[in-house]
Amino acid sequence: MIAIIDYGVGNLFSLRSSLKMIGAEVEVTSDPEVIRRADKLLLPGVGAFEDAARKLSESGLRQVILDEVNAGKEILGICLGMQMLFEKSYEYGEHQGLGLLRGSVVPMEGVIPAELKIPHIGWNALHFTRQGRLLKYVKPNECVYFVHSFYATDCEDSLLATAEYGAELTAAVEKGNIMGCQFHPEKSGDVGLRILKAFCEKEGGSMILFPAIDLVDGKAVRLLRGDYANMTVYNDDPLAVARDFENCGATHIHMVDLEGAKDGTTPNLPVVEKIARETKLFVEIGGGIRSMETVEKYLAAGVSRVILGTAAVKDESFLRAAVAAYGDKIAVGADVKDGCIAIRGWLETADVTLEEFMKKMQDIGVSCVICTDISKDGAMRGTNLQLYKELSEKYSMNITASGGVSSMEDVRALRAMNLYGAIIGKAYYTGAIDLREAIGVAE
Ligand code: AMZ
Repeated sequence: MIAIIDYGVGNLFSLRSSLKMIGAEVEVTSDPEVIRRADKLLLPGVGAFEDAARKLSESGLRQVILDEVNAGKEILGICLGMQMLFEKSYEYGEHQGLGLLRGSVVPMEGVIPAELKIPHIGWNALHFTRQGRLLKYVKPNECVYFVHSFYATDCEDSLLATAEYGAELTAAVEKGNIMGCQFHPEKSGDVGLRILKAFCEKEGGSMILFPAIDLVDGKAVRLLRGDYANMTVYNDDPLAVARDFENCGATHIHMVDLEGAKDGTTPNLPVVEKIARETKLFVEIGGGIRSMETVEKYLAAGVSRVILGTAAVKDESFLRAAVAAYGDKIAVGADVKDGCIAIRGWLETADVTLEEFMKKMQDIGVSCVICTDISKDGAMRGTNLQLYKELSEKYSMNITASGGVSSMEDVRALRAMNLYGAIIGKAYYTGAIDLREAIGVAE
């Protein structure tokens, strides 16, 4: 249960209805017992800092909140509620905040150009400074709704995102169990709901498990470390495999046309189309997609997302055009071999490091990257946890881990990193992983 703390400040009802909309159990309360019982706390606030700080102290809730949050309970401060998380505010004098985060709140006046209106009211884009839980479902430059005249500063250790209004102003913060947004998620439409959803999720969030089908000659196969000479055919009927994924509770499927990946063709498109049409699965497909025409062919066949590998390295203008036209229906495959990006069925390695590539993808506005450590792929020796941990901390894009996921421990460890997704290939076909159980763990 999420407790919205009612300390006599602000309209709590729009917040409550937003939380209900995303299916959260919620109570608006000023009762210390309910606050102690709650799984998470939401601290709203509008109006003047001094007045709000006084009300929090007088109600006795200040100490209750400090005790709970210091013991590890998650809190999300919104607008003035976020400002209350800091040490001090200089809003008409000097006032003490909760001191849960380092930093202070200062006037925008004198900091932003005089011609800009104060308060800062309206929609503004989020610029991420790092990846965090709170904004995991938000893409860079998505807009949220602000109303404020003061902003938090000297808070580098918790800063998550800024918004530009004559200066880069603190928009969102996160440090361990303490989170805050200067804007109003409850007034920020779908983006705001996604932020509240991320906050309400149990720790570690949920991760999408993508069971995989790699295709050669219309059959479900697996390669060892991408080696076409080391191929095992697992099933002549990929649709039957996809149906089994569905029966095990899968909602998504990852597919690769291995013939296409080698030569840029789409010989397995009919099988992919069949699965997209005859199951309810969200289908993502890669391998051989190197032109807008092929992107459109797959999307018209009922595929939900296409993956660009070779083209993302070799044809930047096509990638940019595809992202501009189809947004999050375009994902990129970052297949890593000795630190660089492998292309053309992994038979070639481009002169681009993973880091250079990831930075570029983020700048271009790619929302989703599927990263495969080729040395682990199909080897059933575990996945590269260190790599995915680094990627999830460094980039704000949705990251899916692929390669070597072979035990429930792998699934658990990846989920704890707040990854967007993980792909299971060989471990399903050999029976090393029970798909139903793995989906339960990922969720
Ligand atoms: O196993 C392989 N040799 C292999 C493979 N699984 N080669 C490429 N691929 C996948 C990539 C990506 O999803 O992981 O094919 C896709 C990229 O294809 P293309 O044609 O865009 O480079």
